[in-house]
Amino acid sequence: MEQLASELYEVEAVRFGEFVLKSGLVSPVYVDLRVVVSAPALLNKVADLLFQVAKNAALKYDCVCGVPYTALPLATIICSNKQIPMLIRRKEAKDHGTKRLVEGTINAGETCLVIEDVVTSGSSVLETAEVLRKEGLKVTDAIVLLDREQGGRAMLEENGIQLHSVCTLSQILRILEQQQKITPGIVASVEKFIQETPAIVANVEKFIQDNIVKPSEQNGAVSMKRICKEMSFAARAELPGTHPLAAQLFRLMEKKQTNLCLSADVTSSKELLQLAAMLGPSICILKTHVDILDDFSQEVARELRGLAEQHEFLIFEDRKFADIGNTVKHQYEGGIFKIASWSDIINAHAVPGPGVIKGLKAVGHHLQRGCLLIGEMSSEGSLATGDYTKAAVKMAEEHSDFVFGFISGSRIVEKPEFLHLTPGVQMQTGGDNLGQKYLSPQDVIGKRKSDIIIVGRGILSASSRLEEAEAYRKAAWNSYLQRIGVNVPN
Ligand code: S5P
Repeated sequence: MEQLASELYEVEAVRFGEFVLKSGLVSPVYVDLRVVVSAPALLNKVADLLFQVAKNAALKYDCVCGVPYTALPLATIICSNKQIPMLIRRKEAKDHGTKRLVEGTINAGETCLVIEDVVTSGSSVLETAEVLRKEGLKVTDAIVLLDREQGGRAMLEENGIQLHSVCTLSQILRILEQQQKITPGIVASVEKFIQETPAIVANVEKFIQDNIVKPSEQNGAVSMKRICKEMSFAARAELPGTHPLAAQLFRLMEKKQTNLCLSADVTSSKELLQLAAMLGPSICILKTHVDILDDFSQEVARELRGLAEQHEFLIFEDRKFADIGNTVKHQYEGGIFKIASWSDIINAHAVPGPGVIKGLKAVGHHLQRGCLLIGEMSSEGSLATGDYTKAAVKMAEEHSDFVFGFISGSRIVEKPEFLHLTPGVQMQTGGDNLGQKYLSPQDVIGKRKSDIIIVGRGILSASSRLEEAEAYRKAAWNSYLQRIGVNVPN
C-alpha cells in the first residue's frame, strides 16, 4: 500500500494544491487515474491489486465489466491474465447496426463484477450496473482502487451493490504524510474538504463529462430528463443553455452554500447597507424595493454594489415591470433610480405579453443582466395560475437569452437551466393580514422543488437578524442537499 500511494503520487494521479473545479469550488486535492495508462508497470500493479481485493473477498463472478473509460484497460488486463470473460459497456448506443449497449457474450442470469478506478458518489458504478442488469445480468459487487469516502459506498449498498476498495483517500493521505511527501496542513485541509463538500459537488467534473448530452440525440434527451431531478446547482451552472448570470448565481450558491435571498424591505438607505454588510455572507441574492427608500441616491446604489462584490451576492430590484416595451425600457434605464446600472436581476409580469421582455432586454442584455418572469404569486387570490403560468413559461422559453427563471410558488418547468425563486416563506407558516401566504423553507425547496427562498419579514422582524438569516440559510440549503440525494450532517 505504501508503495502504491507513493507511485500514484509520483505519476501525479493524486495531486495537491489549488484546483478550481468546474463548479467554481477550489479543491485542495485532485485525483485523476487516467494518467496511470502511461505507466505500464503501475497499470499492471493496479490491475493485480484490484483482482486480489475480489479474491480476498471470495467473490464469485462469471464475467467482468469496467466502468468506461479509465477502468476499461484495468478490466482488460485482469480478464486477459486470469482468463475471465469480459464485457464492454458502450457509453452511447451505436446509431447504426445493433444498437447494443453492452458488447461481448451476455449470458442472462450470470454474475458480472464491476470495476472502477475512483468512487465518489457511486453514480458511475451504479449507471454501469443498471445497464448490465437490464441485460439480465446480476450485479452484486464492485471493486474500486480508490474510495473517496464521499457517500459512494452507502449509496451503492442501498442499490444492492457491495463496494470493495483497494484503498481510501484518507489512507493515501496518511501514508503520504508519513513519507513526508505532504504536510500535516495539507492533510487537514483535504480532510476538511472531504467532510464538508457534498459528494455531488466534488464529483461534478465527472458528472459533467459523463452527462452533458447533445439535446438533439433522442436517448440523450431521455437521460437528461432523468438526471435533472438530482442535478446539483454546480452541475446546472455548466449546462450549455444556462444563462451566464444564472451560471454565476449557481456557482456562488454552491460556493457559499446558500440558496437564501434576503428581501431587504426597509425604508432607510443606512439600514439597507447595514443589512447588506451584515447578512451578505449568508445570502446569494439581496432583493430590493428601491422605491420604498426615503433617501435613495446613486451613491447608495454604488455602495450596495461594492458590498455585492465583497460578499459575492447578486442584487435583484423587485420592480415587477408590467407595461408596454417602450415604457419599461425607460423605467428600467432612466428616471431617478437608473435600475439597469446597478441591479443584476429584475423581474417582470407576463401580462403585457412578450413586448415587456423585449423592452427590458433592449437595455439589459448588453449589460449582462437577467430577468425573472412572474409565474405565480404568493398572495391570496392571485390570478397568476393555470394557463397564465403556462403562458409565462412559454414566454420565458422563447426569450431564454434574457429570462433565466421565475418567481413562483414551486417548480413550474423541468428545465434545469431555469431557476425558481419563491417568496412567501417563513418558518412559522400562515400569513399576514394583507393577503400574504407563508410556506416553510423545507416545503418550498424539498416538496415544491423550488431553488431559492425569498425571505423578508421572517428575518427582518427577528431580534437577531444574523442568527435568523443563518437559520433560514441552513434550512433551505439542507433541504436542497436532501433533494439531490446528499446525506445531510446533523
Ligand atoms: O408573489 C410574490 C412575489 C414577490 S417578489 N410575493 C411576494 O411576497 N413577493 C415579494 O417578496 C414582496 O414584494 C416582498 O418584497 C417579499 C416578501 O416579503 P415577506 O416579508 O412577506 O417575506
